[in-house]
Amino acid sequence: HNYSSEDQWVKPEDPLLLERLEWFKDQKLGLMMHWGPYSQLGLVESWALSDVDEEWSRNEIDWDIDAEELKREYFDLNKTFNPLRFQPELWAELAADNGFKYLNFTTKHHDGFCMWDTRTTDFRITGPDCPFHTHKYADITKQLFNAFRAKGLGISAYFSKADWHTPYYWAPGMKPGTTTSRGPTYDPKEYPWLWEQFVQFTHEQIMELMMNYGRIDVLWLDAGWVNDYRDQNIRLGEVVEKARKIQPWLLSADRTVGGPYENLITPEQTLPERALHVPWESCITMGSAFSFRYEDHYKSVRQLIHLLVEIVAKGGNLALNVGPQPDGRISRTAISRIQGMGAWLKVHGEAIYGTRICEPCSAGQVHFTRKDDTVYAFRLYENELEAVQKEIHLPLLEAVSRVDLVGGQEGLEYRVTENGITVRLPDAELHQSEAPIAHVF
Ligand code: FUL
Repeated sequence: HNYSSEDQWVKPEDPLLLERLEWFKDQKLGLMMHWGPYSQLGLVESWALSDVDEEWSRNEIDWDIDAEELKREYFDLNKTFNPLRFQPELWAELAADNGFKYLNFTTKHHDGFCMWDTRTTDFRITGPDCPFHTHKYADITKQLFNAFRAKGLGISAYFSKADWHTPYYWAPGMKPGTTTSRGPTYDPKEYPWLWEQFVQFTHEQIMELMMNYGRIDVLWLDAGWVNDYRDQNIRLGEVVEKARKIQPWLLSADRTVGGPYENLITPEQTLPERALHVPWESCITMGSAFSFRYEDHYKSVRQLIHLLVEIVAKGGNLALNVGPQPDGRISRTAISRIQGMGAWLKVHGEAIYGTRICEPCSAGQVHFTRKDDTVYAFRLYENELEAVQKEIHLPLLEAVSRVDLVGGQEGLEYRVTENGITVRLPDAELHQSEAPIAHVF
């Protein structure tokens, strides 16, 4: 699940970084996007390339795949990636209007394809082989970062250190794409010069993003397994420190590695069992994979809001992932889910954004957050059939002077019980044709 424990987290000394961590904790909801030539396959991001992951990454019932052929074809996907329907301003508007506070975009996934105008390889969106390279939006990363920033959103740059395309990942004589392992196919001690080239290449790419793509809030480094590869270190601290000379506010996520460059802990497709008092963010897919899949199943708005509430109660952020289509649009279902979340957040956002942990953070279907003297209690309803009770028990530990319904009546009737309070719902809240997603007190 890609996350390290709370005690592996190291508190930064720099006051600016501490301030930025508080900023990060305030945001709560980010839009993560995995997008690249692999989106055309409709499988699982880059993973179709990896033989060791074959079972889960290539299993489509309607497609009989020849693994060797797939790997040969894979590195030609850049020649057909032509997202002519891409409209960065629309994506940014959709996110901003619906309560998302930052973008986390895959500048490069494990397949090594660069979604920015890099000097380090032709395997890039602005490369001569990619039909999109002449388009006015060709530098997709720049377009997205600028569009989201213009809407006041934060920017998190996902970057995979694993790169299955660069020759520096492959033992001399081996062809890229013949992967049998996730890390480099050689022992860095045996080919130290090759490893050093890989390290330089990685640093250079990261620095391009840090120097030429405007203000970046989070450098979100994936593929922690490459860091200490067979005892050789990719020297990430070096590049983060260099980047901070230009972007002193830069937070870094270096998944599963722990230590000073994992400022944020990043659970994947899961959330911690209990509240974590260090900054953290769960990345969770709206559909079944991080990248686009045809006719995918999406979580419902109810499920997504419940997920967000539970994560926020435990002190984290949700980076909700949506995989854009290969044509550059976001699927209609994803758009409607985003808008559904936005409608709910417009009414209840004050109980989400800028809040902190309130212990006990959860008790059954009730979750808590806090902002100064205000405690927010969320009573979640699992499904439309679940009856809304006239009286709702909130297992609160503290004394209460007033109870309001967020987005509804103020000064509700309540009585103090042995282990909390029992609130009476106004009649208008009962007898609804469908159970609300939640009541927020
Ligand atoms: C993982 C990757 O392997 C997945 O493909 C995805 O990018 C996820 C967010 O991180 O480590």
